[in-house]
Amino acid sequence: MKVALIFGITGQDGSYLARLLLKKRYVVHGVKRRSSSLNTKRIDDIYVEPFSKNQNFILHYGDITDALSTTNLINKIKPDEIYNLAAQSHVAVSFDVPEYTANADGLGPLRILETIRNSKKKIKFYQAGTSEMFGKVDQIPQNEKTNFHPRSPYATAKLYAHWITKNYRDAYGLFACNGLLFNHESPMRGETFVTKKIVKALVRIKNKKQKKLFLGNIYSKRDWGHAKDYVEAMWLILQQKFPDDFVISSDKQYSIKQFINIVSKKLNLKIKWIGKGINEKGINSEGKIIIECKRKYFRPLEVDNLLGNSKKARKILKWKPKYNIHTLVEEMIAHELEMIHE
Ligand code: NAP
Ligand code: F7E
Repeated sequence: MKVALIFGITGQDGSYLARLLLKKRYVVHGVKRRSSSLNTKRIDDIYVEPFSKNQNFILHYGDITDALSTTNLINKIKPDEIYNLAAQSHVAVSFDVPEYTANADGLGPLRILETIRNSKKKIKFYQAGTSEMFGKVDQIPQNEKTNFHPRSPYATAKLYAHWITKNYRDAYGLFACNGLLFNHESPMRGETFVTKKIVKALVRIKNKKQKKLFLGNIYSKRDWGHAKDYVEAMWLILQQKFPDDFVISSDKQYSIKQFINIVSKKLNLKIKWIGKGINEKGINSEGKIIIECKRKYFRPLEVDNLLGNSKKARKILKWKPKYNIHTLVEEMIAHELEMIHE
């Protein structure tokens, strides 16, 4: 049985990846942080049958910013594969906590790589890279050869992680790979990311549980996929003969405003747009303002135009997403409706 170690097990991707690997009969170890309130809600159900019987799912306390804990865990578990999904992953928040973001997102992977280098066991390594590294893009769509131009402390830290992963592969022959993943969402998405925020708010507005949704820049464009498809790509990347880096994306692009319109149409919630810039507003059929823009949700720097070209992954990994924007949104809406009626 293969043994995997996931840093970031309690996050959106960690929860989907753990399920995928358990299905593939891996023993899955996950690293969770100590927190004052419970942070395992996305994985609590994994303890439920049949997994609990097999005892193939084991959690450990740890922190990617703590070299001792990171090294000790790897040396104790001796996994075949490590997936580093741990990160301060919120771009806007990275402007508020830049040093911590650099430590966790940049130096975190270095700690893992250095431990793997010193290990007698050949451990494969996956680093959770991001389309944010393309930032102020000089090419549309973006692929593995596109120049990087990070526009946030988050993207800058992730770029260090990207290059150090590549360096350890080239210098020491490690099986170390970068996934350059474009935005991926799901019902498990963190509450403050824009898709989750929009779906949750519009479902609540439709059901008269909330009056308004406040947003920032609704004109940036993103390439959105489903996390379930994207964790499959992470696994495929580590199953190849040679280590390499891959762009993973849906290859389709929508603005935040278009995403709102898709969600509202599925909810049969008619929205009329009036005004411009910060004064733009969404009005419902009764003439009430239900969407407004607020300065505090705008970022010091924005990434305007992300669109992936995942040709390489589709050819070499034979990866193909099963979801599209419509099935993704429908699943997110269904989940929020369930939450409202609980
Ligand atoms: P997420 O939901 O924010 O999950 C991040 C995970 O990292 C959580 O389990 C979190 O623990 C953990 N973590 C944070 N700081 C840590 C630390 N110091 N030590 C140990 N664990 C720590 O993010 P996600 O959407 O699943 O994304 C997974 C990874 O892919 C991240 O590295 C993200 O930057 C990257 N990425 C995401 C996307 C996307 O669109 N989702 C796209 C490209 C790349 P808590 O639960 O305790 O907070
Ligand atoms: O913002 C705009 C915002 O926070 C998307 C992370 O998973 O994907 C994610 O980063 C866009 C931006 O995702 C609000 O300005 C408007 O242009 O959902 P987001 P992100 O910044 O693209 C990448 C690939 C990652 O790697 C990251 O870890 O939406 N926007 N109004 C807003 N965004 C938020 N969060 N909240 C708003 O109110």
